This record gives sequence, C-alpha cells and structure tokens, in this order.
Amino acid sequence: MNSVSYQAVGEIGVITVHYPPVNALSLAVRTGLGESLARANADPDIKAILIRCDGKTFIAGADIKELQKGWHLKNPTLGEIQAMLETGKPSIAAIHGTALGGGYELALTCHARIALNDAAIGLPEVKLGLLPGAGGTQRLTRLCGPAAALDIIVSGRQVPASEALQLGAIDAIVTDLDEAALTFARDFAARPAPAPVIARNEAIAGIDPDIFAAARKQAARKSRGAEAPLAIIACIEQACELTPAEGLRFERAEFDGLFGSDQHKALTHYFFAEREARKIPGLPGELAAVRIERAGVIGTGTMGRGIAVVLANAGIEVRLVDTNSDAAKLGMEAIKGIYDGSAARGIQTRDAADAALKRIKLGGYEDLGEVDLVVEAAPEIMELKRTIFARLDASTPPRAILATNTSSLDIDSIAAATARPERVIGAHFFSPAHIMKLLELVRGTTTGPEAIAAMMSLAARLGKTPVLAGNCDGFIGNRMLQYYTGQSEFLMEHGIAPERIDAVAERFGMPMGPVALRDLAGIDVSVLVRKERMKTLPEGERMSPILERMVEAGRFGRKNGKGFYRYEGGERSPAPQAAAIIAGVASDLGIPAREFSDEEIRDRLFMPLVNEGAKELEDGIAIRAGDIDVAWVNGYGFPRWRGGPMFWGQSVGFDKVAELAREFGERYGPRWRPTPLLETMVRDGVATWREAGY
Ligand code: 3H9
Repeated sequence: MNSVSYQAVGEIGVITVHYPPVNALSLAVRTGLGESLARANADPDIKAILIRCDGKTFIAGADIKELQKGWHLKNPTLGEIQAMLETGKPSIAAIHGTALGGGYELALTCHARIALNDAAIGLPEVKLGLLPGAGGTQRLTRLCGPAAALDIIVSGRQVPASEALQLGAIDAIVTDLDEAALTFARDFAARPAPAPVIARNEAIAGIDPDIFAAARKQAARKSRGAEAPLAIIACIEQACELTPAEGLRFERAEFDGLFGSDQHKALTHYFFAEREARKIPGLPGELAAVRIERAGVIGTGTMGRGIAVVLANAGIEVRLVDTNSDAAKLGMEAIKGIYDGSAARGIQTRDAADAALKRIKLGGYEDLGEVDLVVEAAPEIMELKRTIFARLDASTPPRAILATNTSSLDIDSIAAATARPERVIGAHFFSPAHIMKLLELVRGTTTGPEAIAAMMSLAARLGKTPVLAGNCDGFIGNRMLQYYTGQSEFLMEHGIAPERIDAVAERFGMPMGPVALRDLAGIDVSVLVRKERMKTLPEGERMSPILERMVEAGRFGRKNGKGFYRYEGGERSPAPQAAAIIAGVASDLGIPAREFSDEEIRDRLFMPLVNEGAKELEDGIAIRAGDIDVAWVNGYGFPRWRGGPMFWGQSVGFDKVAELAREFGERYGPRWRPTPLLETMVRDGVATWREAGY
C-alpha cells in the first residue's frame, strides 16, 4: 500500500496518510502529499481538501530516523508542502491520536483543524533539542498568542483536544471524525476560506514584553543548560515583532543552529534509548502479559504509600498491609494528603483523586487471596523480607507476582523464601514513587519471563519508564552512584570545598550536586549502607572517612540542619564546622591540598560512572548502554540533553575515561580500575557502545 493515497469524494479531495507506526513525515509521505495536493489543486471539480490518517494516530512529526540523515532537506520539503496548502484550496486536518511536531505544523497550514475528543496536539521538538522548524513557533503564536505558544512549545507537552479548543489551537471537536470532516469540508467549500494562520495578527497585538523575560527565567530554572527552550522563546518573541516572512526566516536559522548541536544528538539518542529499554531480548514474542487488576502493597512508609497511590491511579484495586495498625492509619492519612495535594494543584481532578483513594483499602495478609501482584515495601532488612515473602507465598494465589521494592538486597535470597521463585522480581521505585518516572525492575537468576513481561506492561500503564537490571548490590543506578558520591569525598580530601564541587555538578546540569545529595539522603544513612559495603571491599581499596567523622560530630545532613552545609530557612550555606572536619581528615591522611580546574572536577565526578556502567554491561547487569542512560536520566536527574552518562562518556572519548580510571585504580583501589571492556574498546579503537555490541 502506498504511504499516501488520494480519493475524490464528490467535491472534496481526501488525502489519507498510511505510514505505520505513527505516520511520520518521511520523504515517501512528503512525496505522496505533494502529488496528492497537486492533483487536488489542479482539479476544477475539487472545492476543498481533507487530510486524514489511517492507523492509531495523525502525523506524529518529522521522521526522526530520516532527520538523523538530514533527509528533511530533500525535496519536497515540509515547507514546500505547507506552501501548497497555504496557497491552495481550502483545507482541513482531521486529527485523531496525536498531531505532533511537523504533523501539527502541517495542520497549522490547513485552513481549519478538527479533532476527536480523545485526540491531542503538541510541538514536542524541544524534547529532541530542536524547535518546531516548519513554522510552528510563528503560526501557533499568531493563532493562540505568545503566552499559550510559550507554554506549549517550551514544555513540549501534549495538549488535550478540549484545552486545544479553548485556546483556539483546533477549531472543533467531533465524534465521528471521517463523517464530520467531510461535512466540515463541504461547508468550507461553500464559503470564503479564512485567512491562513500565518497572516493573522489579532493574537500578537498588545503583548506584555515581560512574559519573555519570565519565560527565560523559568527555562533557566527548569531545564538548566538546555539550549532549545531559549531558542524557542526567541522565536516566539520575534513572531510578535517581525513580518511573517522574516519570522519564518528567523525560526529556520534557529532551527538549523540547534539541528547541528550536540544536545540534539544526545536527545535523539535518548528518545530511541527510552523506547528500546522496553524491549527485552529473549522474552518469547507470543507471551501475553498478565494484566494486573488487584494488588497488595506491604508497608505503609513513604515508599509503600507512593506505590499504593501510583497503582490506584492506574485503576488497580489496592490492599495496603501493615502489621502495625498505628502505622497503617498514619499511612492512610498521608495518602489522603497526597490526593488532597494533587487535587489542589490541579494534577488530578477532585473526582479522579477521590475515585483513586477509594481503590486503596487497609487490610491484612488474609485479604490478599485474589491479588495478581504484591509489591513489598518493608524496611531493608533481609530476614524481615524473607519472612514477608514466605507469608505472601502462603496467602496469595500461586499465579500472583511477588515484587520487592528493595534498592539493594539480593533478589535470589528473597525469592528462595517462596515456592514460586520464577514469579519473584525486584521493582525498585524511586522516591516519591508517585512522581519519579524510573521503575528499575530487577531480575534474579530464577525470575521467569512472565513476571518480567507483566511488570514491563504494568510500568507502561503506570506511566513509568522501566529499565530491566540484573541482580547485584545497587542494581544499575545505585551501584554507579557510589562512585560519583565517593569521588566527591576524595575531592574534598584534596581541599576542594563542597560548594565548589556541587556548583560544577549543577552547572553540568545535575539538579543537585553530590555533596548536597548526601545531606539530603542523610549522612547517617549513607554511613550505615557503607558499613555493609566495607565488609566486601577488595584488598587495597579505601573509602574516605569523612562521612563517619561527620556523623560522629552529630552532622546528619538536612534532617538536623547540620551537614556539609548549614540549612536555614530552606537555604543552604557553607558550614565552617564541616570544613574543619574535612581539613582534619586530610591532615590525618597526609593529603596535601591541590588545585583542580572545573573540567578536572567534572571528569572526576562523572567519568567513574562510565567505567562502572561498562562493568555492568560486562557483567550482564544492564542489557544496553542506553538502558543505563534511561535509568540515570529518570532516577538521578542526569541532564537528558547530555543523553545520559554512557552517551556522555562516548562523546568525551573512551580513551579519556580509561586514562582517568587507570590513575584512580592506582590511587583508590582495584574497583576504580578500567574495566576490561573499556580497555578492549580503547585498544581496538571502538568509538560507540553500539559498535561494541551494547
Ligand atoms: C519534527 O517534527 C521537526 C519539525 O518541526 C521540523 C522539520 C523540518 N519518527 O513512542 P512509541 C517510532 S521532530 C520516527 O513507542 P507510543 C518509535 O521509535 C519530531 N519514528 O509509541 C517506535 O518505534 P519502535 C516531532 C517514530 O504510542 C514507534 O514509532 N515529533 C516517531 O507510546 C512507536 O513509538 C515527536 O517528537 C517519529 N517521529 O507514542 C513525536 N515517533 O516500535 C515523537 C515514534 O521501532 N513520538 N516513532 O520502537 C512520540 O512522542 C510518540 O512516539 C507518540 C506515540 C506519542 C507519537
């Protein structure tokens, strides 16, 4: 079947795009559109043109794979198709699913846009480090005004049809799209067509110039270091100042600048990595994932509450179990608070929040006889978890999947407490569980494909981004984290102040530097985790004693206002007492202070992540380098526009990562040495993880 077909229906020329999976604007689609438009415009019997799509969605934008090859420049370009529409016969876009990026930009050159009630529009180019380069910044501004354009294009969010209608971004919502579109087109053919969007001026009259300064400020805070949001704001500002032709030229120049940027490359990598992470090699293709309708959650602490909320939000009936009835009541109260908060902030409607809350009920193990899944979120004590799993094995149906929300414990030991180890899996949610996107699933040696498939499919339903990890201390994310935080302590031993280390990490794009992160997580908690870890530390390896000294001095972090920083009124400021402790450690160890450039600090913090990531690939803990990137972007706030730590490592060069790891191996011990995979890649001149098979 051709990717675009044309049919005359009475006096309407109906153009249908058929290019699965998402009707992207490939060269083939643009060619088909160009030919069809030429036919319709040339036929005197045709009075109006209708553009519709087959399949699950309207056009989802430029074809990102072809974009990588620069094919958007091949003729006919999208701009040429748009010119045919704008200067041709009256045209209508009939939208179902999502009209995104170049797809919505195409719709913006039609004379009208109608959509199904459950459709959405959006200009998500910012997520690829781009801006809508086919007139989107100019036309949406002229159609809906700069405030709406700033919100929609800088966020890249999908705008539901009802909101789009209110904003004027679409003209009507209909129930039977094909029928209504034809009626609309016939009616359109009978009267003079409205002015093309690009020629409209009403929405850009009398603009408050302060909105652009405010948008820049917000972008600097929300997407630190990202280039595309600032370019988008400039384009929208110019849409209010320049003529349409000048505005389009300005937008094109900005688009071309972003198109050549490293950020665009990194974000394109990330786009495909996130989708690939959902695919698990070796899972039987015909395996239908079990659908989870009822679930149990064990534990009503912070994690248990968040997990109950996220399950209930997805329509799942939840039994919340805590053997301590006071804790259970407290947990339930906190859950009500979460729903009140999300209704008050408009994240959920009050009705949706109330309906979800109703799905969560307190109960005991005896109430778990019908569940499809249990997520255990009890304290991180192995014996406790094993006791819980033995009890769950006896009180849930044999088909039920038993998941543990451990962040580091051995899944195999937990599974061995049951008679169904193939249905036991790790489900590491990140705190707060109802907000953080990452769901790190952990497969033990006995975890079966059904459990993996069910949890992967559940993750999609919960709106989470899943990554599958193997079973080891810390799994994918936390296993790497210890090198990042550990290195910050070694830097402090060399006399580098916490605030300088954090400033470098935050300028790199992290939401919070490693030292401030220690304060947030609780230094006492880190000391406990390290106590366990130290038992298995290899010969010749050391950890900086700074954390232990801080705890001895009563400095636990943010929780008691005394950490590496002082906390007053929510603000952090340098703490001289912490500086004195750090200086004491350096003097005891005989480590002289030395100067480091910002670049050296950056490399010392982030390159060890790449080396440890390589070890995870080698050990089979992560399937692909991209999975590690997805975990770090969504679980640890690694800047998405850098593509994730592994992509960043690839961009700076594996030789540099290995060279620093050699130095660290000498200085700090064997775990810091370059992994054999990295050494082999450097020796063989392998430049990408993909080339190395990852
Ligand atoms: C642009 O338009 C630039 C213009 O302004 C200017 C030009 C001059 N191209 O996400 P899913 C694939 S930039 C190629 O799992 P869902 C995807 O890789 C573009 N392929 O489905 C996957 O393949 P596979 C602006 C694409 O239902 C499959 O389709 N547009 C594209 O969860 C299914 O995808 C965007 O950024 C594409 N544009 O979500 C929209 N899109 O099966 C990006 C998807 O091999 N797309 N694929 O893994 C999306 O946001 C979501 O895919 C969508 C569907 C919401 C459409």
